[in-house]
Amino acid sequence: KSQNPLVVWFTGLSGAGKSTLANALEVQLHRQGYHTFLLDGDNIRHGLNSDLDLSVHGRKENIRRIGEVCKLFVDAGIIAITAFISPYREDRDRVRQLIGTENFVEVFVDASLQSCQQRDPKSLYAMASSGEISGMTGIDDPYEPPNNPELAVKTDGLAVEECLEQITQYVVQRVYA
Ligand code: GGZ
Repeated sequence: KSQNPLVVWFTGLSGAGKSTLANALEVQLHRQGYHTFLLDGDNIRHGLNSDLDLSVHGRKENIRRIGEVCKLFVDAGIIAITAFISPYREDRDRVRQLIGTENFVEVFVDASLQSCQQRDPKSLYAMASSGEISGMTGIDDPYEPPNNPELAVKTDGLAVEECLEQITQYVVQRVYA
């Protein structure tokens, strides 16, 4: 299929559902014949960015490099999907400028801190409140929500399928815009 390459950039707290939605979106788009690539902690933080920590510098550099990689994918005509907390607005906006806003879709995965803490799939929030770890996003490290995301999905109010439906519809429409 001919397509307008896009970056679909998921942002939100740990445990908000970024990876779940990003994976599900990729499956959907792939089924519909789109050429996609998913960038997440597994293939980026363990490889290209394995030298980076979760300090302010590490997080900013993580996002900068991911942005550059996304640009390469867009140049190759591929829909790049990313799932990183990306806590700083300035860093996300810089990626948007690098990619060009016509090819950029920011998806705010909006779940309350309370519901992320309740899910706590990796027990990170529990470890943060007991003091075992520090610098946890949302607890003692900042998260700056987007002011004007193309999409915002409330994952603590809607089922995954409903969120996915909203995202897929919007993305497919943008692919042909
Ligand atoms: C936030 C942390 C932390 C702290 C470990 N703060 O939800 P996850 O588990 O699977 O993904 C998070 C990941 C942070 O990586 P990102 O590359 O998404 O972050 S950023 O965009 O800020 O560069 C989380 C886990 O590592 N994790 N310690 N202190 N998340």
